[in-house]
Amino acid sequence: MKIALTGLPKSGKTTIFNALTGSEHSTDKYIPADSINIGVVQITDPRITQLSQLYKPKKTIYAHIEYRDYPGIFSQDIENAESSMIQDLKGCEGFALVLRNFVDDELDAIVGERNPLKDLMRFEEEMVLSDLIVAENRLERIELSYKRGVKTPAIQNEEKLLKLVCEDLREGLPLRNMELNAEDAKTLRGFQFFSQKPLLLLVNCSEDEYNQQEELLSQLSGRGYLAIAIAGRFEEELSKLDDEEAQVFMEDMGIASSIRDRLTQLSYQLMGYLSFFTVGDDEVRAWTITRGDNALTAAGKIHSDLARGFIRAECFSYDDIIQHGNEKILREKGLFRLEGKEYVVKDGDVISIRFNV
Ligand SMILES: Nc1nc2c(ncn2[C@@H]2O[C@H](COP(=O)(O)OP(=O)(O)O)[C@@H](O)[C@H]2O)c(=O)[nH]1
Ligand SMILES: [Mg+2]
Repeated sequence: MKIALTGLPKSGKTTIFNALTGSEHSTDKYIPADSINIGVVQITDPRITQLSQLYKPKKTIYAHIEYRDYPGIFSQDIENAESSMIQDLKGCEGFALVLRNFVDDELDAIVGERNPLKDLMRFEEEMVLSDLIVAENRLERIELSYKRGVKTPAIQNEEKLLKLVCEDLREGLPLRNMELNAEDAKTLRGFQFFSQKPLLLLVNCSEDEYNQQEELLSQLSGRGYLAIAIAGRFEEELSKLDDEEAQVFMEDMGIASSIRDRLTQLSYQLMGYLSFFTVGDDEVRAWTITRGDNALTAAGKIHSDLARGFIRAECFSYDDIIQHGNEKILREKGLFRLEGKEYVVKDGDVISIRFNV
């Protein structure tokens, strides 16, 4: 899963990136960043740790999230859809938008006083504008192909859908709230519209104000956003301490878990993802799929051969194996299930695919 850290310049993206990844990229107030920072965060799911203790495999593989820290909202070239930054950003599955809600006299002088709601609106406007340009360009090209006599039902459907898309966008509405059937969703997927990406809001505040963000957060969630407060600079400093030291400071602030754990959990929630596991002597491993995906899709995640030659999924739950300690007892108790292609995989399922190619 690739999550983009986006937001206005100096909102604290790199500070939060450093906290998440334990890196030390420059957060200089005056020198603008010009490249993308990339960091991979391993998701230390305690269930994988437990399964690994039980199966004692040669390899234990956790899932991971890739965070990409971009230098500012687009550098004025929003209309340049071909720019490599925009293309890179399109490849991210979800956006974490950093909103500055801390006071800093020097920054106030450079980028203006803090105003997280205004920044959010500006971000949404830019996303919507960028999508509108893409959608209108495509409509123009469809018009051209009509003139050349190419007019298939698929293109006509696409045209109809894009006209609806443009209506919403012209009203300033982000596409993520648009209701789509499966086929339309598939048609739009190829465009990778910005305003359709799941959006998580990170309200970056000072340590002193960390516990005074409720009003803003409830305003944001009232508007349908998933939002949390992060004391960015404080978290960056925490990431340099060892775990025990950090724990003391976190308790002081009323922070329940590390920034990694909080963002991991929210990223899964944002994307509607869940984890299933495969186990064995060789490898215990976590896999990520979308809530509602079936056993066939899960098989395909592991390997395309498993989906192609799918016979059945042998399946039990993480809780059951931890409670009973081995698969033999699960079989005796009827907790070892055989499921077909259409079985909807649940979070924490341990799955083994029988297949034949
Ligand atoms: N007071 C305070 N300053 C912060 C916080 N987060 C970031 N900053 C400062 O804001 C400036 C810009 O931060 P940076 O992470 O580089 O922003 P970016 O441009 O969005 O990547 C730096 O000087 C940071 O030290 C915070 O939570 N509190
Ligand atoms: Mg930065």
